[in-house]
Amino acid sequence: MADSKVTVCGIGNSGIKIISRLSALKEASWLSVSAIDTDESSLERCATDNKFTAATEWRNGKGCGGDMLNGQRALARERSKINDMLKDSSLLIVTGGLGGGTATGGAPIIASVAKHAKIPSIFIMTMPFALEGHSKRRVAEEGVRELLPVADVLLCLPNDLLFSSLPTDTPVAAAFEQADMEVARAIIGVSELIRCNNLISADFSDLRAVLHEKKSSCSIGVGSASIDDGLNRCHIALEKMLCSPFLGGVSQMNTADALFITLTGGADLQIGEMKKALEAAERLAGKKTRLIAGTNTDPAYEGMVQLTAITVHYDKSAPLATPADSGKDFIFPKSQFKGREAKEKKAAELKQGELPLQSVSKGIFINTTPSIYEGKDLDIPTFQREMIIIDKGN
Ligand SMILES: Nc1nc2c(ncn2[C@@H]2O[C@H](COP(=O)(O)OP(=O)(O)OP(=O)(O)O)[C@@H](O)[C@H]2O)c(=O)[nH]1
Ligand SMILES: [Mg+2]
Repeated sequence: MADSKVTVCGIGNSGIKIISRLSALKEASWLSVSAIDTDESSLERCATDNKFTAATEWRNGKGCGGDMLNGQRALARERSKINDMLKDSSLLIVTGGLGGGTATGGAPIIASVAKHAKIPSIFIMTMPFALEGHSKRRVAEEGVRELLPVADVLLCLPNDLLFSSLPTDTPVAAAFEQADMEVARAIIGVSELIRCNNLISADFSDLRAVLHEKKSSCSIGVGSASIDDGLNRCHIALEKMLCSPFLGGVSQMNTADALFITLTGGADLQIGEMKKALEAAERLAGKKTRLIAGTNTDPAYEGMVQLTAITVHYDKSAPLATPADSGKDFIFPKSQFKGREAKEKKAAELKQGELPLQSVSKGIFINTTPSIYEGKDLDIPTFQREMIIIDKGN
C-alpha cells in the first residue's frame, strides 16, 4: 500500500472540519483528501479541489437538517460522482460525525459505492456527545446499524471520551475543535497502521481480520514527540498516546482482546528506540491480548516519532457461531461475525443476486421509541433484522 492512493473523504459539516484539520498536518501529505456535503457553505470553507455538493437541485445547497433519510436520498443521487471521486483509490477512509443527516445517512451510500468498486473502506466516525440528547444518539446508532453491513472496517469514536481530558468549563465549540484535531490524528494513526513498507508491518488485512471476528468496540490513541521534547522521544510519545482522549486510558489496552501498535518515524528512527517502544507497548497489553505491532518510516516524520494504538474489545454477548455454519443461507453484518469470506463464496455459488436487504432503515419511524425485546428491535421486520436472504427458488 506504500505507493498507492489512499483517499480520505470527509462527509457532512463535521467530516469537513476534520479533513480541513487533517490537510494542515504534514504527516497527511501522502493522503488524497476529498469532501462531500449537502451544505454548500460548509464545502466553501474546505480547501480541497476534490469535492462536491450533493443533490443541489433537491437540497438547494442547504444541509439535511438532522434527517438521515434525507442524507441517504441525497447521496444515493450522487453515486456516479462518488464513484468518480474514488477512482484509482486502493483504500478509502471516510470520516464524519454520526447524529446529523448528511453523514449518518450518506456514509452507508459511500460504503456501498466503494464496495461495488471493490475499494476497501474504513469508516472513522464520531458518536455524539451525551449532552446532545437522546435523539441524536438514536440517529447515530441507526447509522451504525446501516454502516456495519457495508463498511469493511467501522471505528466509532465516542465524543464523550473527550470529556476526560477537557476542563468542564470548556465551551462546546472548543470541545468540537478538539474533537476535529483528535479525529484527524486518529486518521493519520490508522493510515500509518495500514501503510506497508519494508519494515515490520501490520496492515489492512490484519485490521479487517480482527474486526471481522466478532462484534467489537474500538478506541484509538495517538502520541508523537520530537527530539525537542526530550532525549527519550519514544517514551514521551508513549506517554502522550496514553493520554490521548479517544483511547480512554491505559485500561483499554490491558483489557483489549486485540491491540494494534504502530511506530512511525523518519529515516533517523533507531533500532534501539524501536525495540524499546514496542516492548513498552507489549507490557501495556493484557496477558490474553492479541498484539499486532508494526513499524513504518516516512520522510514526513524526520526528527519525530509517532505511536498509534488501536484497541479492540469483542462484544462478549455476540454469538460466536453463525447459522451459516450450519448450512443455512444468511448474510450477517460484515464487521460482526467471522466466516464472512466463506459465506460470500457460498452466496456467489448460489448465484443469488444481491437483494436490497442490507439497508435497514426505519424511515419516518426513526425518531420513535423502539420496541426492544431481548435486545432486538421489533419494529424492524424479522427478515431485515436477521439479514435473511429469501430464496427465490431460481
Ligand atoms: N468533530 C466535530 N464534530 C461535530 C461538530 N459539530 C457537530 N459535530 C458532531 O457531528 C454530529 C453530526 O453533525 P454535523 O456534522 O453537523 O451533521 P451533518 O452530517 O452535516 O448533517 P446535517 O447538517 O444534518 O445535514 C453531531 O451530532 C456532533 O456530535 C464539529 O464542529 N466537529
Ligand atoms: Mg450539515
